[in-house]
Amino acid sequence: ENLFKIFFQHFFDFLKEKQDKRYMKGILDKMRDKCWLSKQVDRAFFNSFQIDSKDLISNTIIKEMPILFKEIEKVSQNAAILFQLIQDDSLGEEGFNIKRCESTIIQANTSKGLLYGMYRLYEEILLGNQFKEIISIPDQSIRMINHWDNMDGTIERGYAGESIFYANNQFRRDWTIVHEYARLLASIGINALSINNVNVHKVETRLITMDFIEDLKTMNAIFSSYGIKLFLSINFASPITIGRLETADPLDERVQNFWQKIVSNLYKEIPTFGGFVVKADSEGEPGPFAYGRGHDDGANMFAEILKPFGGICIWRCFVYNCKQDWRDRSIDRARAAYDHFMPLDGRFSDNVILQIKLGSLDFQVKEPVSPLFGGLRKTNQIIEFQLTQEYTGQQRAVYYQAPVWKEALDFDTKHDYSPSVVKGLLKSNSIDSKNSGICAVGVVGMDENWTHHKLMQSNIYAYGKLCWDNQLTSEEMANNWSKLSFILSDQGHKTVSEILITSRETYRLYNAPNGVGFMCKPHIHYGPDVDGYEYDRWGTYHFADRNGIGNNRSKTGTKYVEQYSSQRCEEYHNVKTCPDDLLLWFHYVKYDHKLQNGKTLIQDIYDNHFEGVERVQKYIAQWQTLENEIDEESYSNVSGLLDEQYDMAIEWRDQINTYFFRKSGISDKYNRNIYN
Ligand code: GCW
Repeated sequence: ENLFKIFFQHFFDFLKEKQDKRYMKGILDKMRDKCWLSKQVDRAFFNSFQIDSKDLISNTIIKEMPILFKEIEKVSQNAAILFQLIQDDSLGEEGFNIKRCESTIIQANTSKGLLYGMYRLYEEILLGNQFKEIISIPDQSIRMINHWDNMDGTIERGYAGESIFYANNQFRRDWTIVHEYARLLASIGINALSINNVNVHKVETRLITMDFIEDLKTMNAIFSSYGIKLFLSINFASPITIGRLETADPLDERVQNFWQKIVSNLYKEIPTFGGFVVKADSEGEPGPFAYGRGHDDGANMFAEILKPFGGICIWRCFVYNCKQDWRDRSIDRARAAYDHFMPLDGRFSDNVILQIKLGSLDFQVKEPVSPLFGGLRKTNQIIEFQLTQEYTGQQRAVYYQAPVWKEALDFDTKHDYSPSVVKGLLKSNSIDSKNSGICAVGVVGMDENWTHHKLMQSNIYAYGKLCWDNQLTSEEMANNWSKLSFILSDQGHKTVSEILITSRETYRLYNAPNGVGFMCKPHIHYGPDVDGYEYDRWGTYHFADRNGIGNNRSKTGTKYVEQYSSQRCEEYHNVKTCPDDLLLWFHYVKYDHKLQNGKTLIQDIYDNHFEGVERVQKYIAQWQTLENEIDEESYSNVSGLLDEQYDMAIEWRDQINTYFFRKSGISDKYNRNIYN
């Protein structure tokens, strides 16, 4: 009853060289020290076994197996692995079961499940874990990465080199790197990828035409062989720019015909194509508003056209007025996503997914979770994270994000239905559970180590693992990443993990205080500029004056709090119960306001900013203890960047402390150095 069976047995001499536990490193380091997963495949152990040669993923498994065998034979006398396609509804399309007795059996309903099972087995072996059985089914259906890559090779908010996909307004055609990347993503369970910036410029607008179809087909073949669906970000105004129509009105028949043709041509060439990602009526991108239509009209038009081909339309909720007058206190950007999309709940087709940023502003170090989670109950939804560190150090600071994502996924919206926690309701509040999940803005570039900062590879790893298994802890993922990436003593791994796990809090301490956000240099978003956005059009203000600081989003202010469930609303509305680290997001308070931690706000600001810098200083000392343990390249990469982070943390500390000292006239209780 098996659809196909692969049986391969390799007998070996078990008195082999000392086990090298670095994830792929011992084998592949020489070729390219990119990541815990590297590129080339050693075919030495590959003999023959039956396989469905038309199935791209099973071909991938064949290619990967020799590496797996090499690892297995180091720890087990019997390196036999049986890949078995079975029929077991409980495993779903992507789940797997690994049993280890005399031999190892990986079972799944699909070759994709087998692929995930294979990578999992591989990881367990490299981690040195013993187990008898692992049954694993992903918690989230869609586990996606959105690239903000432009075809000229630049990446919007990218800090790890040029695009791995494009250069000079063409595909770069470095298919080896694309391959490596696909493999890296599959090894952590990513199953969807959009490959161009959501701000779709001139050349990129033509990605949906036949101009680039051969390259797109190659890209698709590579990603499909790793179980990853390909998506394109589209320009809503394409009917005008490409189709030479005078309108892009989604209800206009000519516009619909235009898209119909585009979509059917695409699917003729790439039948497994995933669909579109759309940023519409946002930050200058065109959208349905220009024609008096709603987001539902726009999204549903695409959905209807994509539906016969099994495609989906991912529609972003990052919609707000970016031409606000700072004088006008009646507008609150934080309200915008909810105000626009909540009234449309239940009006989207079942192949439309709303993509909602984690917080209501924009990937700040600390934001409350968007009230659309828990609010929307009849709409497919994806939560959006940001792997690239736009506001959080731009790959030059350590900022391990698992704690940020855990905070969001574990957030209890306190609505009076179940599940009310974000990780559960993504699925249960979607009308088609397979059209729900998580996505994140990508981070990789042409930099030799993928992420510029070696330690920030941990974010990609943790992202994939967490999307698959929402129960994993930040600590577990940090520890495992360290073990898979470096050969170190136990203490060495502890040091790496400790730096990672505390890094988000460290960054928060020396950044904009207590959830107020921004205060960064306009446009580049790196380094402090307290008033940089204060009199600008972007709606990201802190309203500091001589008495106090903060946004009044309570019931007496913009009423943003009312977008939450009544319990959350009361909690955030009341200054006594509003969490300290979100206080200035929700309230304007005086500098001598007493926080829940017993300190005054101003003293807390000073303390945090001094502590933030001290923590970075400690990282430098901690990292130095690894000098003789860690490979030289990683060592110097991280130590150089820690020095830079230290300088930047000092800049943040001094600008923020001085700013508030000057505004408030209140001195630091401990008389530390604050410039006046
Ligand atoms: O935060 C903003 C970024 C823009 C980005 C936008 C978005 C792609 O500064 O660069 O545009 O978010 O999410 O669309």
